[in-house]
Formats: sequence, C-alpha cells, structure tokens
Amino acid sequence: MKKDMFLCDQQIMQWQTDGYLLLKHSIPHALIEAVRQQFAHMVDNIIRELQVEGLIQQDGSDLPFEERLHTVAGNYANRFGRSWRQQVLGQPIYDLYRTPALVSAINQITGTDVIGHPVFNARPKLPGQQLTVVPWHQDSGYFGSESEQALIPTVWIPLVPVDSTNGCLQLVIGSHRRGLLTHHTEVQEGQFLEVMDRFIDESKIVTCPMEIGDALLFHNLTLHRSTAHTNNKTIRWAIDIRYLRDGDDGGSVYWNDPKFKWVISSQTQPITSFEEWLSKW
Ligand SMILES: O=C(O)CCC(=O)C(=O)O
Repeated sequence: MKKDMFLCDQQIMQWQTDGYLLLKHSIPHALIEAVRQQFAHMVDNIIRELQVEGLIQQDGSDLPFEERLHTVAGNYANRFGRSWRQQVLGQPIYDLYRTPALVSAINQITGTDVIGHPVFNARPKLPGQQLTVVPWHQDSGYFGSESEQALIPTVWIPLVPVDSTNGCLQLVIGSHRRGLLTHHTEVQEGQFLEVMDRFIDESKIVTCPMEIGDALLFHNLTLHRSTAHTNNKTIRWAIDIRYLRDGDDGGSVYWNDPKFKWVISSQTQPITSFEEWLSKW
C-alpha cells in the first residue's frame, strides 16, 4: 500500500467486483459524537414544537440520544419526515465529508479530485416504524438515467451499532454491473423508489452489521435496502453522504448556484470553505 492511501489493492479489486466496501474503524469517534450532537438539536426542536402544540407533556431531556425521539414523540415523529438535510446542516456534516480515510478512499476509487455531492440524509429509524423501511433500490434510481455513467459513491455511516434486528443495510454483491434497473414508487407510506423483489438474486444478498466508526461505501448502481427495526426502544440513527467523480453529472441541481462545485481535496482547485459551502444551500 502506498503512503497515505487508505485502501489496499485487494480492496480496490473488491470495489470493482462487488460494488461495495466495508471500511472498519474509519471515522473518528469524536466526529461521530459531533454529528450526533447536531442531530440532537433537531430532536430538541421537534420536541419543543410538539410541546407548544400541546401534543406531548414530557421533554425527556434526561433520556439518551438513542431513545429520546422515540420515547417522547412516538408516532408524532413521522410528521418530521423520514430523512433530514437542511435541518442538520452545520460544521459536523462538512467535517464528516472531509474525514481523511474517506477522502483517501474516494480519491482512490474515483481517480480524481474529491468532490462532495449535495445529497446527504440524516436518518432516524424508529423501532417498528414502517416509514423508514427502505426497499431495494439503486441510488441512481433517484438521480436519473444520466447518472448511470457517473460515479457517485455513497458512504453510509451508523451513529449507533447496527445489525439485522435494528435496520442495518443489505446489499446485492456485484449488482452495480447490471446497469440502471427499473424503479417503481412503492405502495408503502415511505413512497420510496423500489426495484421489485423478483429482480434480486437472493444468493448475492449480504447483510452488513456495523459498529460505531465503521463506514459502508457503495456504488450508485449497487442495489441496497434497509430492513425493518424490530429490536428494542433505541433508534437506529445513521447518515448517508455522497461524493462525485470530478467532471461527472451528479443528477439534478441541488445547490442554489447550479455552477457550484464542492471541492474537498485537490492539488489544483481551490478547496471550498465551510462558509462558502453553507451559503450554497
Ligand atoms: O439508512 C437507511 O435506512 C437507508 C439508506 C439508503 O438507502 C441510502 O443511503 O441510499
């Protein structure tokens, strides 16, 4: 392995063949904690709003982050959506994208400067909640057919330990080589896009339990889903972030300035500051 390169040759080969990589112990715990704090502010706002409306009495400020939203807001949590972006913008998200291990891995698999894609999602998955059960899909299903030739790697990062009982991710090995498949809007309340089960090769499904500090890197054409949370009263908190191979089409325009490019690492292009990044939302 060359100096400063996070991925070894075997991992690069696995990326090409399988369309995903589990990066163990790649995110510093202090950064995970900062992201959790950022999400906790949103939980504060939700609980305050429900109290003002007289829908709940307790604020549960003594409860751990893993339990508070579920225990205090219960089914009212659905009102605040299945994923958050604008609500949690801040330095921790900007810093997460700049995590050295991720920047190195993305540089290695794209072969270009490291560019941030604007689509990220903070995802609280509450126990027993149907709204956040995500069916089989490829991220390019959302980005449109122009993105089929693009490389838009996703990094999925749990903020609590995850396994098959609390909604960890499942992937279909090698599915990124199948091209963009047909997606339909599901009939469930989440109204996610889905690839029907009959197009999934069950023998290729891999379930990905993960610990805090781990990151799951996958291709925009890799089929994946997150299963139901059937376990206990703790929330499965996660965040998924995305990068873009420099020069590729990242899909629809998400920034308020269509020409904006979020440069995270480069020898030749100016690096985007936190203030500039924040001003583009
Ligand atoms: O976190 C989840 O439950 C689903 C994540 C997902 O499907 C994605 O990041 O594309």
